[in-house]
Amino acid sequence: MLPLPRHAVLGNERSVVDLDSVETSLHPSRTDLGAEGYELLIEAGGTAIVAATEHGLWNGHCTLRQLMAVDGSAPHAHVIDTPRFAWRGAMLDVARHFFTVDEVKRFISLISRYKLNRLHLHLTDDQGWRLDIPGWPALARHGGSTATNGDPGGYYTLDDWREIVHHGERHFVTVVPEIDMPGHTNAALASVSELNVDGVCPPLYTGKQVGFSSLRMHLPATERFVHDVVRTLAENTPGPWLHIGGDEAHSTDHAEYVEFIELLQREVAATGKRMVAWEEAGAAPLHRDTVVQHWLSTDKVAAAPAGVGVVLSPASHTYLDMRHDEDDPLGRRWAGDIDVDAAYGWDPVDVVPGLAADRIVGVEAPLWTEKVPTFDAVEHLCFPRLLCLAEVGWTPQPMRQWDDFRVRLQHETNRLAMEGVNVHRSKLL
Ligand code: TNX
Repeated sequence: MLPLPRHAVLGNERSVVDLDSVETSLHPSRTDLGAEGYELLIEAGGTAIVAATEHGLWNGHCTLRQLMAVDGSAPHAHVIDTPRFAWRGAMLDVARHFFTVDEVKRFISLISRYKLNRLHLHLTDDQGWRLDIPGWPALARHGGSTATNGDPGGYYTLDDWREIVHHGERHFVTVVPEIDMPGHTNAALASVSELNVDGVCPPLYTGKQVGFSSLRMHLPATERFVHDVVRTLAENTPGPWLHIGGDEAHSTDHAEYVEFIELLQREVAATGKRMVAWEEAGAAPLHRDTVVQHWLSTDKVAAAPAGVGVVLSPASHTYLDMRHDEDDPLGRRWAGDIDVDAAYGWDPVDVVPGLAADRIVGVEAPLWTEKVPTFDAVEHLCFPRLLCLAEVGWTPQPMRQWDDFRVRLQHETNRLAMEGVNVHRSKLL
């Protein structure tokens, strides 16, 4: 009998699973499982995982660990499972507040357990430049020296960067670096005088405003700067995507903005990578292999040329810097309160009216960190809400039910808490 494309039968019997003796087999001929799918069998006699790829085996292990109770037992099961979307991501803003290599690695380890497979790192903004770029030493050393509220800054050397992306590879998480241009660039302007029209560096910025800074297209240094930054990212990032920002460029006039996006697109294409940009770039003529990231305005996404892929980060469901509820000591309010029900209760195909379903590449939840100074606070805002996003990205809509998910979310939240993760205790769980 041919296996069903998707299939999950959990029995009433349970057996203790010995994780060291799980039988794993790679069968590249199992094309029905795709790049990430797996088949998992838990029986009294043992546990087996089959997949067509290493990534699939990893995903099977993730599911197995979630099925296991604290006593090490799991229900007898037969699961055949593949993801709904290819891009299932989290974004961490390390520009507004800096997080160390070890913290970023811990973040990767945590998200990878839920089969999330992209980590978008927002590396530069008005408040900080976090990656060393050869030939432009002031960017990281001066531009990275502080953070929002004058909190301590920091930056990654290229060795640090490679350590982060390597940790990602080992956890099947592709790192997507973002250098935000042409707006959100005060840290760069404050570090390199030639990037300023008057040749004078503005002071470093430690406030929370957006939209006041811009690179200038026609200054002689700008193109060389863009070229060197894009090259450095491409040469040190194994994944296929480079995110160039493009959001909230309120101090760049429209014609110059469009020219800038075209320049970025040429530079990224010349490296053989694919460009990702925030939805605002939908106003420029984009190549078909560009991906735009929706966050606020569905009109801007709808304006993007046909064929351009879309990652969905609707603020009202995915913004991890929003508070959970009125008693949450952390979090902002502008996109509304987002408790676990709102983080779970949306269907990606409903977000942008008229957008063909096959243009949706996937989903991503961003954590902006203007008000998130510590990694403890990162954990509080991300967990367990990121698990909601993980299931929105993985599981087909007809198989998703809040009542069923809620119980599993409760278990997983307890497990994370037991392991010392600073989870938020939602009133809904
Ligand atoms: C909007 S989302 C921003 C960020 C802020 C965030 C705060 C996006 C592309 N831009 O610059 O950090 O709101 O919630």
